[in-house]
Amino acid sequence: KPNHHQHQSGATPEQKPLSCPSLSTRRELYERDFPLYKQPVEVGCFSLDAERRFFNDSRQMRYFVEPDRNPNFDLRDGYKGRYVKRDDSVREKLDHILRWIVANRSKLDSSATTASSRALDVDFVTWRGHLTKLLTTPYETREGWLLAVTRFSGTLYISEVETEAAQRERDNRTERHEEMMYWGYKFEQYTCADNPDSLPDPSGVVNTNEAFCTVVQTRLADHRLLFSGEVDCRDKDPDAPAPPACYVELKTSAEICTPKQRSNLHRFKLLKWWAQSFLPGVPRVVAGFRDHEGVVVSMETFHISKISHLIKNEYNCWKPTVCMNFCSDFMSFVKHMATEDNPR
Ligand code: 0WD
Ligand code: CA
Repeated sequence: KPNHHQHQSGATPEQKPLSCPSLSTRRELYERDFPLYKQPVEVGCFSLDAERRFFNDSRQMRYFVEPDRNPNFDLRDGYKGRYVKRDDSVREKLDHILRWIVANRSKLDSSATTASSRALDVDFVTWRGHLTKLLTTPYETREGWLLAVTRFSGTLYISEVETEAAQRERDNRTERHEEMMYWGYKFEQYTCADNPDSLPDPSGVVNTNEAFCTVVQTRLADHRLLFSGEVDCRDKDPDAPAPPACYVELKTSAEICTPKQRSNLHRFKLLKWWAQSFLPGVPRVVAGFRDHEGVVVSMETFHISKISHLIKNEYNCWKPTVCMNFCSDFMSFVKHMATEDNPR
């Protein structure tokens, strides 16, 4: 994307140096049949505790408790005094995923892989969040990104590098923005319980170091993928389908008062919500709509499989096939570019 200091993939042909291969981000080039995307399979999970320590288990799993249709959650409660914020200047890169791989090598090796072969049976290892950014690239006009890639034993590892613009934004957040970032986590606390048979505890501390992450394997066209993503909670019914089908993604968004606001939700927010949950096979997003004072006034469930129908009535809207085809072509591009097997 056009990030003038660091990246030039959006360059037009006349600006492009002859020796620099590029991949266009123009939407029209990706409007073809939906590529093969295999049903994502959960191959494991891990947890990060209140001190951001890694555990090779599901101890941080939470259980969704359906709130009222018209709740009155005060998302500002606890911002001053019951909030432990993760240090977002710490660069974790792929470390937690790599810890999971090292602890679970045996689960990943196919029958064809002998003990002597150290190669992983996948083409790409990355965070789900990085793939979300790839999927939305043809429609993203504001934020650029920078991804680093290294090839090691035939597998390509993709990890994000913060752009100068993103770092500037992080350094210059307003107090209002800082507080609004808390609202999403507070909403999780109002709707999630620690056990299948307990209730949420909004009087507790919100600690954003804590996370439960799923690790899934899938295939996009001819690219075998292994990625991890943070999961907010699961259906508490013990008879619910197996992961990832029982998972629920939670979101907060500004209250919708006009048709124009509804249209904007469809055109911009649902793109990000769809991409993020479609990738790991999470079937539904539960949204809490809040007013300007941070009070959740209504709730709505969005089924990922129905989002493409919802947006069909919008003029000049995003298309799932463009997102997936761009991602697939990007991965082919990376395979052709990062040819030297050298982890450094
Ligand atoms: O090093 C990096 N650049 C990043 C590391 C960027 C993004 C995430 N991470 C790591 C963290 O270890 C985090 O636990 O990945 C984990 C989450 O990964 P993901 O699922 O691939 O990320 P994404 O889909 O962007 O975000 C999922 C949730 C967010 O929920 P909402 O509803 O806001 O999309 O993870 C949280 C947030 O709750 N989150 C993060 N947590 C820790 N560090 C981060 C982050 N940088 N970004 C989002
Ligand atoms: Ca969420």
